[in-house]
Amino acid sequence: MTIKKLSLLSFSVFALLTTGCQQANENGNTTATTAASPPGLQNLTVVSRPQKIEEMMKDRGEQDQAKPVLAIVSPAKNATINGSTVEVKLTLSGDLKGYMPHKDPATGKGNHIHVILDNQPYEAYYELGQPFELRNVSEGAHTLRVFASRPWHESYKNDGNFQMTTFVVKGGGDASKPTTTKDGQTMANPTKSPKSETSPAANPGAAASPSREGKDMAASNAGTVDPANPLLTYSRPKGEYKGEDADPIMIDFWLSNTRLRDQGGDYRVRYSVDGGAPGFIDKWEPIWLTGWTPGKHTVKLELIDKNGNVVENGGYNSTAREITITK
Ligand SMILES: [Cu+2]
Repeated sequence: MTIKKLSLLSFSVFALLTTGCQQANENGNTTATTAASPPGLQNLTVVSRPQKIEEMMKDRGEQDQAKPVLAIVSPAKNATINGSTVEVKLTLSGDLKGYMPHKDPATGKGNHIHVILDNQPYEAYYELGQPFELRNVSEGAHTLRVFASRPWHESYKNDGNFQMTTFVVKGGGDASKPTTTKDGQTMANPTKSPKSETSPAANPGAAASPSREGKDMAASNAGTVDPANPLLTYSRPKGEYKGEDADPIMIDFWLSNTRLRDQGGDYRVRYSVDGGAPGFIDKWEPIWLTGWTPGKHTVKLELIDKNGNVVENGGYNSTAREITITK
């Protein structure tokens, strides 16, 4: 699949894409490439925050300036949990200005918490009064990360909103089956890796490693992640995008223990789509990309140092997700 895609992309198109991405502004147009592009080529451009979201922010009033503070009550730090079910309990405080997670039954949308097991795609937690369970968690060390987000999945970025903990599961579940929530949403999938470059097909060595067993859980081993070191937490995009939600698509992440280049730090966030030319984010805020073609795409986010190397922290600072776009 990669080879076929690469054949569509000439070097000059790569170069022009790079220029467009690096400019990373509303005027970063790449119209010259559009005309020359072969059919089906995806030409992504950074655009400003969509008007639709600007309006939602206005409608929310001061809630959009809330400073939610989360605490992980359960699992307790470094807790050992027997069995395969892990109950997640959170408390929410801080300057909420009316912010409260809740899914509107009519729209299926609302404020929610992003809950991330190891380095898997997040799952949304809407009703804090009801327990959030992780079921069929595999044996071994795990991490849990949580942060409050808006209905359009953009996270609040104030101190205290992000929390991370580690715990150990003894016994554990059936490693050949996915880890789910009590409602059956997948938290970790053993058979289908979202990190395409580490899938057994792309990387036969990965399947041979006993700790991997062809599962994504291996990259999720909590032991080597240091919560005090620079950490990029991938949040969006994920899953499926349809119709107007598919254009533009937001890239959003959490950043711990570091600053990006335009905010007094040395680091950058590098993103790439389908293995193409990278773009760079130098300020900790979401960006929106337009120009997606229908089908599956891989989005990779990396925290890099000034030499362009991925900042090592348990493998969590380079994360790829597969998304699906339906027009
Ligand atoms: Cu969300």
